[in-house]
Amino acid sequence: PLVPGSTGSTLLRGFALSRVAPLLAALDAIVQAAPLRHMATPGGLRMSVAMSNCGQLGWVTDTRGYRYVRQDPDGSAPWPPMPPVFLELAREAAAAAGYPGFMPDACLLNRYVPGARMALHQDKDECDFTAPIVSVSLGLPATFLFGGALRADRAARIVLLHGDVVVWGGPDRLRYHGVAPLKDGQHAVLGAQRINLTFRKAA
Ligand code: MD5
Ligand code: FE
Repeated sequence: PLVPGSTGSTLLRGFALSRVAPLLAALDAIVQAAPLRHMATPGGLRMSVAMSNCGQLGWVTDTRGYRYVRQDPDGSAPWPPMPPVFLELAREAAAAAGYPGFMPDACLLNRYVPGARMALHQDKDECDFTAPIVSVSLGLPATFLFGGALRADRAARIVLLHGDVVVWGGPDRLRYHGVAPLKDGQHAVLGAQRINLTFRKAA
């Protein structure tokens, strides 16, 4: 288990390292078509993480709430398709963690610059919680906050590094989680940022 007592999640240290160059090339093309942007929370606050999406569905937030949509609301075109290198990585990681047949229809792209963070939350806008979520970390290290079933549960801190992949599934799928403010630094490949790719089965 990822931390004592947790079930369903697996950290695949360095699993994406051999594919970083094609992943970043595909990422560049996606953010040219669907730029990273700071969305608003339902409470009206600007998120410190900049986001975009690829795939059939994309996760968005605004003052009307959180939801998955087929079109980029900034431009009203469909989200860019999920590149084969993204899909293959996500499927291979899920299979390696014991979730064969994972078929994500959404990939949320998160960009953290130093100081950016993600508050504790659950991912529960998807239709099927039996499917895992696969997350790929690139660039600067981040301290991931891995909480429990209740918001008040004490969170474990897990450092995620460039190339790490985590498969979040089973009973862990609905745990509270977040990301501590990104520390200053320079990554050899990505500079002063962390990119996280998060693969989901939304529909
Ligand atoms: C990140 N992103 O590092 C994380 C990776 C998000 C988000 O949290 O919602 O965009 S996904 C981590 C995750 C997903 C689902 C369940 C759990 C963790 N978990 O049970 O801890 O930018
Ligand atoms: Fe999340």
